[in-house]
Amino acid sequence: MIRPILIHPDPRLKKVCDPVAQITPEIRQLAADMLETMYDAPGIGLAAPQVGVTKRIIVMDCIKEGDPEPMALVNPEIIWSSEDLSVYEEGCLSIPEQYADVKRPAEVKVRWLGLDGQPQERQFSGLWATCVQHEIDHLDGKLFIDYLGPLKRQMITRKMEKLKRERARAG
Ligand code: K2U
Ligand code: ZN
Repeated sequence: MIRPILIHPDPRLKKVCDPVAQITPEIRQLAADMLETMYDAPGIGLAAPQVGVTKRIIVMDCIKEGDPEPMALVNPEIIWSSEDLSVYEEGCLSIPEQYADVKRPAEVKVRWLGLDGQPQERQFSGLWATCVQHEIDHLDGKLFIDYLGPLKRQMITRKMEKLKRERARAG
């Protein structure tokens, strides 16, 4: 089921999420809902707190050679980051229509639990390195605007508050 995506500012987007203790049918359903919600947005990544669930789960679609590869990462951890940095103009489904350059390690190695309960490890580069770091930040209550200067961050936050007021009025 497609779930509503929380819009910044929202306290649930700032929380440090809890690890998943056990992969239950509910967790698998949540991951399926998150993928459906991500494709509908559309986006290439989504973190559980963005749909109001403060658990350490992210989904991504690392399109490889044109074939979609939907992934669900439970309790993801970055276990290595490259010295080299790369800059990407990031957006966020919880901060619609706002984009800014963010510098992050160009490659990262991530360890996580698959929905089958098996531990996985993969090195990401390019857009997918940016995406997986952006999503894991969500699990720690960090948004891409937290990397910007205070004035730009405040301007974006004010725009989102206005957007939420308008959406509330529109009903
Ligand atoms: O977490 C989210 O809000 C989804 C993000 C993931 C993302 C952010 C920055 C860079 C890469 C991924 C996006 O809204 S997904 C939309 C998107 C699509 C293609 C390229 C960049 C962002
Ligand atoms: Zn985001």
